[in-house]
Amino acid sequence: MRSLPYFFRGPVVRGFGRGSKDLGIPTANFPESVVDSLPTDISTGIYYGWARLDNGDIHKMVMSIGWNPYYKNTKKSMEAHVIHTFKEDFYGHILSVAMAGYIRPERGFTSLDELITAIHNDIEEAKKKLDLPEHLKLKEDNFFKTSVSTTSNQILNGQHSLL
Ligand code: ADP
Ligand code: RBF
Ligand code: MG
Repeated sequence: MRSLPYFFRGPVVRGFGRGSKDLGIPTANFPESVVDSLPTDISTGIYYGWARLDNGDIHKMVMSIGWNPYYKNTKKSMEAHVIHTFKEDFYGHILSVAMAGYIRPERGFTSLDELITAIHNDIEEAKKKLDLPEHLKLKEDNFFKTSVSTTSNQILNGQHSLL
């Protein structure tokens, strides 16, 4: 995928409210405008990368882009699970994401258990892959050094790291 690594940031909005959090896999959803601005060569599927909440620390993350075939969504969504335990919800806060690599296409599963198992495997794969030097260096990118305004609902995206 030519557009990887791909950098974007945007405010965290309410998602489908399916209780992903209760499954231990909360996902921070992005607004439609962020979804619509994805380059065409970023296909739907599961990705790994780095995420930073407001001006905080940089954490590993996994994300899903697409229609959640298990739930047969009609709206394309982008949702990131940050591999970190936060003390509180962060709706309305700014999440900056560097998408580093692709894991797999989205799948429709026959049970919720299978979906959860697949996501846990994605998390393990992301943890391993992100320790490779080529991905670790993304943490040092200027994209994560710039101070983010947490009061304005800024939406930025692109392949260039100096957004
Ligand atoms: P929704 O359907 O509104 O997206 P979720 O059950 O997916 O609800 O929970 C997502 C929310 O949980 C995020 O918007 C964020 O505020 C919070 N959250 C807490 N910890 C995390 C995490 N590690 N990764 C992503 N979101 C988290
Ligand atoms: N939804 C699907 O329908 N099929 C998938 O293969 C799928 N994979 C996912 C992988 C990751 C890493 C994440 C964070 C989400 C994935 N989802 C998938 C979205 C999932 O259905 C959504 O987060 C639910 O709200 C979880 O309960
Ligand atoms: Mg969510």
